[in-house]
Amino acid sequence: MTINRNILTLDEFTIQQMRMFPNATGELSTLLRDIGLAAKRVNVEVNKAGLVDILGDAGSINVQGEDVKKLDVFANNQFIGVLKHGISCAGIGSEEMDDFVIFDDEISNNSKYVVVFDPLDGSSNIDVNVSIGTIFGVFRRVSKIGTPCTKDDFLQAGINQVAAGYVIYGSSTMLVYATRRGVNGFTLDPSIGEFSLSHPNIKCPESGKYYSVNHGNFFQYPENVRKYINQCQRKTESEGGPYSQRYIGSMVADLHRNLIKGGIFMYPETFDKPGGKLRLLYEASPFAFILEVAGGKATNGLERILNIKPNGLHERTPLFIGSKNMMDELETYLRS
Ligand code: P6P
Repeated sequence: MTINRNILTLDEFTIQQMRMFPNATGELSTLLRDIGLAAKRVNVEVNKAGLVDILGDAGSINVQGEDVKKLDVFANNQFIGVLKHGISCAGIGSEEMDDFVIFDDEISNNSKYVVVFDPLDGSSNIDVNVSIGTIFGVFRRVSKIGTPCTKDDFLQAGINQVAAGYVIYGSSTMLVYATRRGVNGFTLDPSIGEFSLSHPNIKCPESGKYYSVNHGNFFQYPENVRKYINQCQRKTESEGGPYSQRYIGSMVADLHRNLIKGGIFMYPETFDKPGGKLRLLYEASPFAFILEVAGGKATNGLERILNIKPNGLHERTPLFIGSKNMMDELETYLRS
């Protein structure tokens, strides 16, 4: 009997990583296992969304003022459920919840971490079968272990994240997460129901040929951004072009492609969203952490995303993120 021991599962990988830190308690490994479990449960529903009455609106409006799709609600409940009943998380901040959720039970109060997440980003794409995703960030608490976590545990600059990652429910389902040691991708193997290491030590190419932006808002963008976008359309081979414009309208899908193949993603401020559309705490910061560990960059147009301390759970930010050389060129336009 051949045993394929070359492919590590997510659990095997996180335990292997933990062994490199003699003082590690295993809470982060357990937390990542819990997130993987919730992702597997969400994946089942996402993959059959067209078959059951889980498509369409849940009839409610979330704190963002957006129609809540039933899968949004299901996904939110799955992630809260595994984190609340696990041993590693003291509380959560979710795109679907008006405020932070302090678990405040004995085991949770003795946990080291808090988690912020968007349970199902890009949900407007659910009904048309476009890839969607979960985004998460993990912070070590700053409040006293043994007491309920507080808002200060969540309102930390992204540089303080212990780990960050995403799940993409696409042609295959992948969980990609970063710690300071590196970015690793795991593909769900349906035959064993495990996330298996498929993309070890992901590095974002320093340059790429994809630029991702919603051209429908073009005339709302600041002039320097429009100049950069026009430049993207003129790239010659000698300048690393020609570029292709790729915009799925699902942040996880766009950023996963750019992480693997290289590229730049922009969601600038617009007239009707002067602070940007995307959320700092549970969308921009986790991806900024992932891209920087992989060698990329992420700013709000003025400063590094990871240096920004959020003032609230749902704070928005403009976002420019991707390959280092492309970001450096963009910044020459933004500074001009
Ligand atoms: P627009 C999806 O609603 C989302 O939050 C991101 O996943 C995506 O990148 C962005 O909004 C798309 O926004 O305004 O271009 O449709």
